[in-house]
Amino acid sequence: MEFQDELKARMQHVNAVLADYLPKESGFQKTLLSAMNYSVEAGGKRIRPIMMECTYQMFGGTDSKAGPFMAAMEMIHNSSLIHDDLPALDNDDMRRGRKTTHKEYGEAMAILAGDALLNYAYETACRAFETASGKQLERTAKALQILSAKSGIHGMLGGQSCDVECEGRALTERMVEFINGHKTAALIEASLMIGAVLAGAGDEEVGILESVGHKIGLAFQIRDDILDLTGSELELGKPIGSDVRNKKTTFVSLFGVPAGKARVERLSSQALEEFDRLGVRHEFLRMLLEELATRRR
Ligand code: GRG
Repeated sequence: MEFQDELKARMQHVNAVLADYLPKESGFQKTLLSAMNYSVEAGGKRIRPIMMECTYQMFGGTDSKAGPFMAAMEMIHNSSLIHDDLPALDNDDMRRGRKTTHKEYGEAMAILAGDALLNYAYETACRAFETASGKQLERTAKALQILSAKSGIHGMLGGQSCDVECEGRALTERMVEFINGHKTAALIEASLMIGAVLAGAGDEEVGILESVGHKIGLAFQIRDDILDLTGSELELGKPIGSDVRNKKTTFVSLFGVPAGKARVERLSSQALEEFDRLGVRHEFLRMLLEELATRRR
């Protein structure tokens, strides 16, 4: 299958998995459930659950046991986007070609929808225990540990707090790398690691995937910064210029677009070199990791 066809098929599969796990919109809390689904169903590239399923398959997984974690990862990602768009943070009105959650449901409900998605993500991930027995119980517990640690104070949330605190300040390259390595790379690391852990990969292999994810995540954020300056509003589904508006110091604001592109290429090729050191291969995942360096949305 051609890369783009397989990407589309995998994206549709993730959407089907999400449809199985997202809450039914009923009961007195229906508006909250609708706001959660509004965000997740707005689309998005689904790269994190796709990566997770790829590493699950790469290490021999053939069933749907990664499903609860794939859905949970996308829920956490969307929870972070809802909060990131709020007036108190980036104050963005549009995402993925439609109104952001607070613009559609109001600020209070958007705050709750972000909280609810984060909590429901763990409720969903825990459903993996329902079908686990033997070794799978330990692997599921380890995956849960990775998911919570990489999303939290030493992962995405830690990076985001510095990002917010540093708005309007001149930053060093080291600080920018800390922010990007946490607010963005942590969930990409977790996605690659969790699929492998669930399939029974060893610590060394999971460690290599963590490092691959870190470099891909750093590159992903620099590419995001480049697109925020030079991308197309139509392709991105949101206005460009958010970083300048929010006075964010980024790798690109420090060193310029050409240096940004060169850094993305270098990080991406270093990540692929490490990926190739794994004893097993996954051609589609390799192509996906490579493709992210030149993504247009
Ligand atoms: C939920 C624990 C928790 C904390 C929230 C607000 C916040 C703390 C974190 C924000 C982190 C953030 C928005 C980082 C930027 C990462 C990034 C480049 C997101 C865009 O990801 P894509 O391109 O989006 O994969 P799509 O729309 O394709 O899903």
